[in-house]
Amino acid sequence: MPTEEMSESETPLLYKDMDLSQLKGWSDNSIDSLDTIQRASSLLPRIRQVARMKTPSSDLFNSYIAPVGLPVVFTDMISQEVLSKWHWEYISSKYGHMLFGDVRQGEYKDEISKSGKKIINRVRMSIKDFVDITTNKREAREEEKLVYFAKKGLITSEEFGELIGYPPFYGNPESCFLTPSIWMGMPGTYTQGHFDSKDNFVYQMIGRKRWTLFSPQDHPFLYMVSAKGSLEWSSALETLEKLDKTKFPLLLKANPIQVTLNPGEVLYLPRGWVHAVENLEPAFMINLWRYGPAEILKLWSNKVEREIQNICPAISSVK
Ligand SMILES: O=C(O)CCC(=O)C(=O)O
Repeated sequence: MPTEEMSESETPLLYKDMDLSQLKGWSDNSIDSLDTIQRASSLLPRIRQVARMKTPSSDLFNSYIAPVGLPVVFTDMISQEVLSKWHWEYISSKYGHMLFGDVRQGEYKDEISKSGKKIINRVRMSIKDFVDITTNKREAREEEKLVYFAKKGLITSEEFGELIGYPPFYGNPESCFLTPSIWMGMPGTYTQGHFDSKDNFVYQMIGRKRWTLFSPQDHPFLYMVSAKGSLEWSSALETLEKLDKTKFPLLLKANPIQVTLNPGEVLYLPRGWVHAVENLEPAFMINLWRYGPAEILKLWSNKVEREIQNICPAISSVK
């Protein structure tokens, strides 16, 4: 079973009893393929809880947090002023007209799609539909129950910078971040276990969301399925709670760590960490993936210069 969460007052500053000199490998430029993530992860120390801390300086982050390769929750990265604006009516008034053609609906089925993900129903809904149901303005129709919106680009990079603010750790504020994605779901909706090849900043704006995390060292126990042609891998696991342990006996060797994000908190999740995520309340989250250095170099060597200039102006001007 996962261990209990750590409260901020008990949290050591960073994971400070660790020998950082052992861990610098995580900042190595080449760590964003499955191979290199797994090799580098052999140096990761085992943690039982995710540390919570106030937003550190960029020096501290870049010297002592990012190179360590462990998740951290920042408790004050979203200002109270920003947070107080983000309520359901604000979202509906700003984005309510947006229609989604492929909102996830219902439980995952046992079938696996080509991309290695389990199949789920899809419905068309607008953001206003979701907000009206969530705020009890109207009843949900059968096909509107248990719905989960996930979409890149609803909020543009510029808007994110203006309305919320990028992590303050990089010289150029938008440096190397992909367009933000929004995740808006009803209680009980979830995303099955998988890992991404990019570092992630997760901004929890409304509601609480539970993350079950596994270190890259646990990949061998998680029944990973490769998404063809992609560095992203899915796990056969759903959420820990729904897991049939007789079907997945190796899981007993893994070390799940759970952390529940509250509104206003930001999770920093290094690439390679497997995560299964569940909305405990009606929830709205925005995440920012950040290109890893090896991906940028690969784009560069493929001479996709325009794309690099869009996503990573700081790096392209250095080259
Ligand atoms: O919030 C979720 O349901 C999934 C989010 C996720 O997978 C991610 O941010 O990488």
